Amino acid sequence: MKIHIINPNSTASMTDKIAAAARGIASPGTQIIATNPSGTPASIEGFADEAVSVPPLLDEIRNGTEAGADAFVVACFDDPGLNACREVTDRPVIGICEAAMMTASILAARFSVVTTLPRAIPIIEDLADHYGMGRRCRRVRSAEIPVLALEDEGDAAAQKVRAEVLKSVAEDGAEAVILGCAGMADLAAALTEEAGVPVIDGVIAATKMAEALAGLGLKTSKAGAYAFPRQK
Ligand code: 5HY
Repeated sequence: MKIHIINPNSTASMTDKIAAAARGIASPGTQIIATNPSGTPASIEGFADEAVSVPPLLDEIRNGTEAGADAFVVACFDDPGLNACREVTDRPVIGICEAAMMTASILAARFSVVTTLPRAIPIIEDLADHYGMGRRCRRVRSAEIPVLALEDEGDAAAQKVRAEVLKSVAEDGAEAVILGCAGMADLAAALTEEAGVPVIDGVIAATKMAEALAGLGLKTSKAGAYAFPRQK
């Protein structure tokens, strides 16, 4: 099967990191294709970046459908344009925020999220409410790092993420912690070990969900909200 993972920002090194994380857990026989549009923001930090990333993201979904993808992952923790993506293809489309929150809610009664900049906190809090996870989400924390700091040499950014993950457990009563940025995909295993609770990366969770849905042969329903856009 072919899982197409799309990084909506235009930073290729982040796309490569996302692809490596997905390929590390993909089943034998699953081909991971990872792409990013050109011309979108280098990182998505807030509403305006999110808005301009959606039209090129939809083109990636259309092209991927033509190329035979069995399912898609939108690899940005804002889940930008997720419902719109579901309109333009009949393949399953999974957002990494939704996948991470669903996974955390199966493994734990309460979870916290650690994201990058403070401006992402209300966006993720609203997504938790949107996905019916408001009560389960104890807190959304910021490591106070720009998204692209995760691409820098060294581990300064990772150490800031680590500190907030440990605080989530110690202070929030979090029984699981979600990494709230696709660029954190490479940190989950080590942090799970150290924190003593599941530390969930949305790229990995979404990739396995995509495999499951594609494996079941299930497609996005075109019976209503996700019907193809009408020709005008
Ligand atoms: C992401 N931004 O996953 C989000 C997360 C964030 O470019 N990829 C981005 O921190 O806003």
